[in-house]
Amino acid sequence: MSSALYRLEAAEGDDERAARMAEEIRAGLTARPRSLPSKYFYDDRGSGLFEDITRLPEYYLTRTEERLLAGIAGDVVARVRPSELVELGSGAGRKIRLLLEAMDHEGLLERCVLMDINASFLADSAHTLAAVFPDLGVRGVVGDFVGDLDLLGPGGNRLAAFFASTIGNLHPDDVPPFLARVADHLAPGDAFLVGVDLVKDVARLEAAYNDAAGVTAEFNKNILRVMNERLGADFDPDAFEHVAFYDPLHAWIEMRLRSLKLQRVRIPAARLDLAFEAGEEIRTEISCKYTYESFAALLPGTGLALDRWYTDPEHLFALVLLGRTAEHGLSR
Ligand code: SAH
Ligand code: AVI
Repeated sequence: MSSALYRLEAAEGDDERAARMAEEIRAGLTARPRSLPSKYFYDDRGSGLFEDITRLPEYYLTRTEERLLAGIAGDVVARVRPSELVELGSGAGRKIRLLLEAMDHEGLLERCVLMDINASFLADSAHTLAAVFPDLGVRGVVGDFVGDLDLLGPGGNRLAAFFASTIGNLHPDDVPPFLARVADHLAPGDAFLVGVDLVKDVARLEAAYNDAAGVTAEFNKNILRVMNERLGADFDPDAFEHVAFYDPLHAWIEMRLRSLKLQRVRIPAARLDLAFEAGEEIRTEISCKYTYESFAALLPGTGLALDRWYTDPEHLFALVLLGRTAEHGLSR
């Protein structure tokens, strides 16, 4: 039996979490256009499907970021010299090992905090990291990186990381306040390493979200299964089709679920009885693509400043190292 030690904590109890979810779903599905928050993709099945997506030939993001990180982890650690690593939206928690190894190599490694909304993936990743790095203090926080960052506590010798271009799943208007809240949990000299998918050829972008094997379609429809399991809804996932396209005006991929027929859906826990017309759509995700300029434009006033912009030779993806400045962020 493994003796790996880690600590797991949750932002909310089960009842509180269920009530919050019901309210968010009610707000999203009664608004026009209808939407569902993308964080609800990630039950165990959804997180597993995301892992499958990362291995698809069309989904260049994960392998490009991982290769880039392998090349720069030493440089990042040499610049920041952190003793604590925090990963937001850690998922299967593989990439973080490249940074932990670089910290270990420098004799700096002390603590690691993982934050994710999926409790079982979080427990597995925390367990694995604690087994691989026996002297590392590992903490897992089940929570929402938008609303629950306070659970991280104050910074100091901290490097925070946010991989996968998950920042792209936030609306651009919400990014500066999010960055300012992250800055509030860093001390001057600490840093935030952010993975950002870059604007590129539309065909390549759209292929990454419309894979030939249909895994992204299953991932998209999984959100309906989550509604059925957690809120007692009666969605028929086969009565919706997957839609994903690039919107050049907003520079984002938008994913939707389109109703294939006139149908009625009840969601008892959210007190909803909905009618969907044939062709009516629910927005399930935006995935923003940035340029150096459009990303840099989000930073002023956040308490974070651009230190290094690392990119792969094809300029598909960037890892952006942001340094905590001495000024207060927007969130104050
Ligand atoms: N970091 C991993 C996983 C990225 S997938 C990688 O690089 O491959 C996005 C991850 O963020 C998932 O594990 C999902 O459960 C988590 N997530 C999505 N929205 C979240 C939110 N609002 N708060 C916390 N975790 C969230
Ligand atoms: C987690 N996130 C960055 C992924 C993305 O590319 O926006 C989620 C995903 N959606 C469809 N495929 C993958």
